[in-house]
Amino acid sequence: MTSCLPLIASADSLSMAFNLDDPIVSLTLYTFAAATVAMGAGAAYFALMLFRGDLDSENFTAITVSALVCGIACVNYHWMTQVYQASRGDFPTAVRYVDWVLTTPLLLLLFPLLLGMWQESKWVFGTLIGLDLAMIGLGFAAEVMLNSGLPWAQWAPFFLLSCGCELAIVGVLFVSLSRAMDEAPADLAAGLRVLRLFVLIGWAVYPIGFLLSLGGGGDVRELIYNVADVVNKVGFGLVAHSGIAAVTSGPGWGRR
Ligand code: RET
Repeated sequence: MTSCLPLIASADSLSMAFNLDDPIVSLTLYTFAAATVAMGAGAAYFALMLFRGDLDSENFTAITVSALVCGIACVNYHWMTQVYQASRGDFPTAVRYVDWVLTTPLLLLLFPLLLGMWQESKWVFGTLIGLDLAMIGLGFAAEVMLNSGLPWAQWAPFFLLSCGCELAIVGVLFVSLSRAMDEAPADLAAGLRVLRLFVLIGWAVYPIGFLLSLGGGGDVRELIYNVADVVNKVGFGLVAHSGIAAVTSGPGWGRR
């Protein structure tokens, strides 16, 4: 198969790609395919939760968001796998950043949805989404420049600005939302604190993966992004769901 974006992966092209000499390339291809399956399984799991009939409207929306995030990623991972496989190792950077532009704002929206404070704090969440889109846009510029072999002096400012946006997102989550979390029911607050750690630690993996590509090549970066995406999408949704499950019948939560 020679087309650069085949619609269907033949068994032949799959085995050719797995036989590439570099084990990192094979492992990276494997994680692209495995992430497609994991995202599909996550989307199906969250979608099925919607049929149980035990969610109020905001929690129903929160689980819908988790299903959407995994569903969008499943489709995008399918395409990323095709690009990486058919080109035998080119990076599907554009598809990945399209995925992040769509899914990272949705992940951040889970915070107000779970806190039931969507109406009160629109500006906080506007700021979060603005910072997030800036982080992804600046990061895309840095990564395209790096992949094109431009010197560090050209991509580093974009990289650093993107890191600044990520730090600001963490700042908003840890400072502006602290009071609302303290006031939420204890089980939900515990879940939200774990979700915040996903953003603090789980999201920090991405710039580290970016920097590791300087020494280890872009395939290592793609491998790290793939694993981090599954954890940050499916894992994030599972924690959000367990926070909801813990409080749906708890005192005080029914009013939201
Ligand atoms: C880049 C490179 C430039 C510096 C920074 C980055 C951060 C990316 C992040 C991505 C998060 C993705 C998620 C996906 C969904 O699951 C663009 C890699 C800071 C934080 C959470």
